Amino acid sequence: MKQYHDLVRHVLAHGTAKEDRTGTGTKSVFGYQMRFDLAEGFPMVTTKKLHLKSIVHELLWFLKGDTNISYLQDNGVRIWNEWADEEGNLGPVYGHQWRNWNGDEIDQIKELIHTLKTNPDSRRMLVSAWNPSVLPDTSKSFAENVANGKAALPPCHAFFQFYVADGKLSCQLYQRSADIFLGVPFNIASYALFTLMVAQVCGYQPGEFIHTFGDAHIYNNHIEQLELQLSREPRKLPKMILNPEVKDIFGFVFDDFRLEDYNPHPHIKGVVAV
Ligand code: THF
Repeated sequence: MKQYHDLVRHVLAHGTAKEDRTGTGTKSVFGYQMRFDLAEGFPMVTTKKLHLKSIVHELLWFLKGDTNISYLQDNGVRIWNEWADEEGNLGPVYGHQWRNWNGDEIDQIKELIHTLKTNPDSRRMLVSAWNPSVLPDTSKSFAENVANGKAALPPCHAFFQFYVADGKLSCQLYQRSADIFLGVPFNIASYALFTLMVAQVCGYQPGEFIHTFGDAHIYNNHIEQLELQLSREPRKLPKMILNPEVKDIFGFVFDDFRLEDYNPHPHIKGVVAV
């Protein structure tokens, strides 16, 4: 995962000091791109241990169209707790927009799979989570926004596009805002996994995952952690094995995924900016 270390080094060297919504302060750049060839292994950061369980459950939760954190909590995943209201609701976030855009029963994932199977040269294979009609009012709390039918948070990974060439499936994500220490390793693994799943159910080989950023930032309270991480040598990438029987994108369950040969350096703790 040289790509990730290059990103960190780039932002540490060239980032501009910038205040942010959470009041933490960041070093930030605007516009950056990483490419991962999925044939070279599964792009899980190896210079700190990542919690794959959270990544897999979060993705399955998005795909269910679920926006209440109870499924995540039942499975020991805490990464969305900070933003949910008392009933565990986040409002119309990712899962809602993916599976039931704007509440209009438009299933973007189902459409995507259909187009990939029937017209893979299409240049319209996009899924958008960015829906201006449900963006939160920043003067209100997360819970107040949810009570008003708005999303607790606007999506960070805002939209993605698929592409097929030479029998290989690639995915490019546009991420408008990227927390380089905590979020980005999750986001890379999540979209890489999703690309493998889509490739399997549509009968393609995995191509590339291309990660394009808007505001890519390092929070000021993550700099020490990232310096420690940069001092570590990246290791061989693991392999992700999917249960080959699954042919329906909505048919995957947690036990259908097996990560082999993941030998990361120890976990590094960091506080999430809320
Ligand atoms: N807000 C901020 N500030 N950063 C983000 O990355 C982020 N997200 C989602 C929504 N808002 C965000 C939530 N995703 C962790 C990881 C991903 C998150 C939120 C938190 C986190 O704390 N990871 C720890 C613990 C992992 C675990 O418990 O499983 C880690 O060490 O990796 C970006 O999409």
